Amino acid sequence: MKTLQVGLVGAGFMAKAHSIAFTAMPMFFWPAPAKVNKKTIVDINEEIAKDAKDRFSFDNYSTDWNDIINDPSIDIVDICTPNNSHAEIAIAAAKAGKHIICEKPLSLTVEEARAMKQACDENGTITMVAFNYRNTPAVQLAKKYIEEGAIGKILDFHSTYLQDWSADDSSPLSWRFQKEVCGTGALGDIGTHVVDMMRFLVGEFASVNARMATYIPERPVQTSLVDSLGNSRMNEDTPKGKVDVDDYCCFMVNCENGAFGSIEATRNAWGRNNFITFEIHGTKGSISFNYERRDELKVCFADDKADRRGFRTVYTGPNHPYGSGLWPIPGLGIGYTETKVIEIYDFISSIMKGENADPNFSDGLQIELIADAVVKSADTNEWVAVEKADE
Ligand code: SOE
Repeated sequence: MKTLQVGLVGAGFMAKAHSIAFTAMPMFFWPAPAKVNKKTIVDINEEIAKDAKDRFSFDNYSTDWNDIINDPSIDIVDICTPNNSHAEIAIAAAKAGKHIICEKPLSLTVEEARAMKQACDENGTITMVAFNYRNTPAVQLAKKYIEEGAIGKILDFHSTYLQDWSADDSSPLSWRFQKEVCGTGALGDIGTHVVDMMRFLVGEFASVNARMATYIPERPVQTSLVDSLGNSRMNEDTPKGKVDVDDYCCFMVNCENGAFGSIEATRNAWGRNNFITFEIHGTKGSISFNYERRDELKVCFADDKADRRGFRTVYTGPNHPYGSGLWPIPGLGIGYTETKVIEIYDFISSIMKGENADPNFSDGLQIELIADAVVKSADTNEWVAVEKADE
């Protein structure tokens, strides 16, 4: 079995998730498409890089991502840095002949996403954007039912991604609130996950009509590089800095296939943790999902006899997508880790087959175009047509 070498850039929360997935993937999916050796981890802070090497079991560490680009033994570059560095690293990696998995959102701007995709197209790079929630077996099961026609033609959908870690105005001004580092706020950080899911399940977006708001216009300046996600509170004397991205984003969607929908994203919804939900209504049934109960898919099929028609709960397990590699009994449950393991399994399978992965940089670019249309619509209060990546 081949062993691919990975170099990972960024040593925060996502590096932890990806490192676990590289190691665990063959334990779940055996025979694995290939094994992965965690060769080099990079962080600009030497102490963090050194610590991450030991904690996540890499062979070595560096403070300069060029070290992995220039290492001919490295097959895969994994980008887990803040959004403003994705493009530079990915373009260099593509030119050096590496395959790339990049955290979401793909880039800061549409222009960057185009340049990333072009560099990868020119160099035959296998790419993946880490929109992991579509890998939840219940979401994959929803896709299967939709493709089988079990709920008929999709009429409409309603979806949310709600968290509350930034609802407190003393949560710090991390990079996730600075436009030059993150691009957009709730929209890019979490709204794009739901955009990915809805494109995957329902179809391509044609136009959007959006509202966005910044509820907390300034926050205490965070001095360390650590992405605390608001868990570390600053004291009253901490100087404040301006938030220049959205705390809240809500938009309506017209899909190319005629379906209509809505997406709401905020990290300021008290009481909501990782509240990714959707309900999809079709001519022959409905599907409902809530990531906080991620082993369950609720379905209602209109063809059921009238006296027993209603939502039923299917617990995902061995009989469902990716089930053969996961756990043998439905109720044992899957978690965030498993969505990342599936992501790495799909990515490594694609590399070994020489086929582009799903979702790839084309999807990442299309999602940037949708986000761009959302921002334009919020600015103008009008419906905005979504530009197509391939045109
Ligand atoms: C913070 O909102 C965050 O870490 C996102 O950046 C991730 O994409 C999401 O999976 C969990 O929450």
